[in-house]
Amino acid sequence: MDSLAAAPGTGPATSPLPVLRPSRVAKSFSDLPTNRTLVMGILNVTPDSFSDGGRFSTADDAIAEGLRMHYAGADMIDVGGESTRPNADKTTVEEEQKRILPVVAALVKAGALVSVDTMHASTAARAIDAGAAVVNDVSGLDFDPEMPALIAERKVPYVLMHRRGNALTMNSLATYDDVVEDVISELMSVRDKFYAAGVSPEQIILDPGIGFAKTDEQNWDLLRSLERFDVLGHRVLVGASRKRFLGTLLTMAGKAAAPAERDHASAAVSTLAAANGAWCVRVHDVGPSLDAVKVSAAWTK
Ligand code: PMM
Repeated sequence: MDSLAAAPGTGPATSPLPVLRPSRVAKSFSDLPTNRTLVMGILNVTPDSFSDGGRFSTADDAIAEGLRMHYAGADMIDVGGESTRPNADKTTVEEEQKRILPVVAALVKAGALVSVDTMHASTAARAIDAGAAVVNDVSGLDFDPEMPALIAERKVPYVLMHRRGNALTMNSLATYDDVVEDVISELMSVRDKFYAAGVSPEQIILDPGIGFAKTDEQNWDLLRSLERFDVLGHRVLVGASRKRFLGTLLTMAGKAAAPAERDHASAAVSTLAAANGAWCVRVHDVGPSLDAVKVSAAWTK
């Protein structure tokens, strides 16, 4: 039996493991496929994430889940150790690093391309030392002042996501004249600060920040306008998977769908995001979104 396919047979995974075809695995950022939208698998090593409820809070469970997504064909695995949901408890930087660094190192060793989901430059630096190839920062306008210099020095791709305020304040800041215009101009002003520190345009990946200081309707407005992000000259990443606005959309008998019931809708968003120019979708359930982006690539070719 293929030893690679056998490896992640433990842990919380329930779906069968596809056999790994090594040609599908990118070894570095520059090896990533360019003929379709990419799929980034979400790995929250947290006890309190809204979307996966702390299922992977031990390093062993998280590594098993990361390997499962890697073998399912995820182009990248995004490892985070701090919950970003509204009103989440604050995590110390030490705790964040303790949670994620062993997971990053193990996934890199297994051949996965790893992105680190952090708002802290010191965590980003240590994750890069452990082999992470991308920094995914959800802090938006409120970024760590050390981050631009770090990204310039390490020359890694940087996901610049739009968010106003922080986990405690963002829900009260969802007031825009024109959500698309305002999000783009706020992203551009942060981007320019990264440019001033020496970051180059190819390093910047823009993300509209679905669910971060946005109402449900604003999320839909942003998704509908993805092509306006695509013309800014940067790669675009979309993170809509299992978010609350999908739960609202799928309300039945007055009850919003639970996070785990939002995966079909998440894959539908992946199809449409891909058709509208997204470079990458960030999702919990990798397989359906991988199929979705392939359908989209074939359709739009
Ligand atoms: N959303 C979450 C966390 N990290 N990163 C990017 N770039 N974009 C997102 O939309 C995003 C993110 C919160 O969702 P989760 O708890 O399901 O990870």
